Amino acid sequence: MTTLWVLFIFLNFDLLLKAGHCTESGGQVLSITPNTQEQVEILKNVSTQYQTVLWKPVSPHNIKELTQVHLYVPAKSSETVRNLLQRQNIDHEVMLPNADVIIEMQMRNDSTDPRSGSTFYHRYHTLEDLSLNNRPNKKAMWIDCGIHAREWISPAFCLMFVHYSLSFYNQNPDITQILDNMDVYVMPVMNPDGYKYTWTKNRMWRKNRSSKKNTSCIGVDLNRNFDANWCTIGASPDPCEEIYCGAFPESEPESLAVANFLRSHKDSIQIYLSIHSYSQMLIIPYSCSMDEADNHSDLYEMVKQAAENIRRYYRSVYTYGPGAKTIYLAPGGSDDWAYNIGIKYSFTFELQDRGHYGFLLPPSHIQGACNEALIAVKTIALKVIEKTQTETGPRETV
Ligand code: 0X9
Ligand code: ZN
Repeated sequence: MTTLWVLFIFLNFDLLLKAGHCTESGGQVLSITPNTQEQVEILKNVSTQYQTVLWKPVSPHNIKELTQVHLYVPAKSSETVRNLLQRQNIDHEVMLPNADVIIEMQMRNDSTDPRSGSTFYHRYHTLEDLSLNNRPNKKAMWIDCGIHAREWISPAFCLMFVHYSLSFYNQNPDITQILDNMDVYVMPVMNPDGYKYTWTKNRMWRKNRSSKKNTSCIGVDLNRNFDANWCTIGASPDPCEEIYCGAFPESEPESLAVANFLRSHKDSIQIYLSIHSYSQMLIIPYSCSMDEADNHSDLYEMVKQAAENIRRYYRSVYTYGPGAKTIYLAPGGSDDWAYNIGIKYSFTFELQDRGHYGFLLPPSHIQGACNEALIAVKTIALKVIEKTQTETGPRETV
């Protein structure tokens, strides 16, 4: 019975709209077909006047003979436009008689009414709905994966992180708190050309795939291409080497794009995180020199706690510390560069394993490796949120 009622109402609503009873006075969308070049010219003219809005094609320049044009005509010019089309013998019919009614309904966003049957994914959402964090001065975290092509566990982590965030927001208190307090920018593969190459030609490829005049050697190490003691000891000016730093800092489209984005968002981005493999390490600045970061003790405490949590939950050992002292001098890295532009919580994670499979970590280890990285991300992000709140005082609840 209920179903019948619902159907009845819908059918009649549709009829009502088709008949145009509630829309005679509203704006309409017309479907118009010009048959001659002269009609095309007239239509081009109409589509730029009378406060009409051209839906299809996107621009009057693209209007052509025998091709449908969809034009929104506001109520106040409806008569003028339709008379003009009639006078010029231009074929037209009303496509949407009730455009204004629909616009009004959609913008009122009736679908947000909790009584409306549709689920989250079957409704349109306002910008406020779509952003979990509408606070002024909202903070953010950046995570990139896949700088180095052969480190396949890295893009796998970014995907898992997005899936986890979407699945467990409002279920898991940690991810809920993180997403309530910060936006997260995730770049799943920073080096797509290199990554593709590892799938198609050479599983061991590390760099990007850019080519250079005067050498047959391909690729720049993107993690030597940032402007942090660029191309000093630990990087190479030789295009044939795995740690080739490129012709100049940010010479590569991949590093330039990331650097530009981070530069323009540096006031909101608090945490920079770059995911690599392998060797199970949580690295803090600096890797480009033996210097200690200004907030070394904060950073050190964070990676220490993250490593302890990984150990406690998953029994895996992660070492931690400043890159140059923990692994090697490696200038031109994204983490040091991000740190130097003011993103004071900057990290590189080296995920599983410690040298058994190395880059060839089997798929059966993906979940475990990602869980370890996830707990480290949570530890650090929650700590940063806590510190920010104590520094600025607790925020008002919105
Ligand atoms: O050498 C690197 O770029 C990273 N190790 S990897 O085995 N994934 O290649 C370490 C990066 C540490 N951070 C910086 N070098 N800035
Ligand atoms: Zn790497």
